[in-house]
Amino acid sequence: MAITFYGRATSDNVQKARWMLAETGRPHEHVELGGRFGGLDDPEFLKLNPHGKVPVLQDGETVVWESNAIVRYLAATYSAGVMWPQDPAARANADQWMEWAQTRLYPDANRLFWLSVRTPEADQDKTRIAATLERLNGHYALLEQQLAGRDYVAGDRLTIADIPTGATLFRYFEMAFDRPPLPNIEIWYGRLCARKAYQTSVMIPFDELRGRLAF
Ligand SMILES: N[C@@H](CCC(=O)N[C@@H](CS)C(=O)NCC(=O)O)C(=O)O
Repeated sequence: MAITFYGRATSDNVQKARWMLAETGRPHEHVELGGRFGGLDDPEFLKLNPHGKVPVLQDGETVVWESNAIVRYLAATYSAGVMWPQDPAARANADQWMEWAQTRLYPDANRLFWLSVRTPEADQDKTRIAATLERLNGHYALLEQQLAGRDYVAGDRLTIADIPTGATLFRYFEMAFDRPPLPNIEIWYGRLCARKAYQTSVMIPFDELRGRLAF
């Protein structure tokens, strides 16, 4: 079945889903959409995702939107028993880190990016930036503990647990902030950076987004 993936490469939610797609190794077409590419109000696109957001995955007759849903769909369909743990308890263990990343880690990571990178320098609120960075560092401190004695978030190999958590790291390490020492995370980040799928999907320069609040 033909796979088409929609979404601009500079979007963090797109990066997460695109990384999972790259890990499956499935051939696909990537259509840049949203941001400076526009197209989210196009009636044809709204038929795929009535919310008018990216990412969207089309796999034959199946259409999936919401980045974590795309990650789960791809892992279950093309990486069962590898990135998609088949044992329910093992899957729940990985899944809980996905949920935590979506509800705790990602909101602060995304907020920090908007407050510091996307907001023009002159308008930046340094107090909010500092408070957000402190919360974000707290989230990473928890992840740091989870990675003690583990190569990956849910154990000894890459699973769905690594995708939403690991997808936040490139920006975290590229933004010009003082960071607390996070040795376990740094080793794990090194492992992710060595993966072609991570390099091509997540390690995307974000200079074109600087000072740009429009989308
Ligand atoms: N919760 C959704 C969020 C989708 C979303 O807000 N996508 C943003 C990009 S990160 C978007 O489409 N923004 C409009 C644009 O890029 O033009 C997901 O995880 O997929």
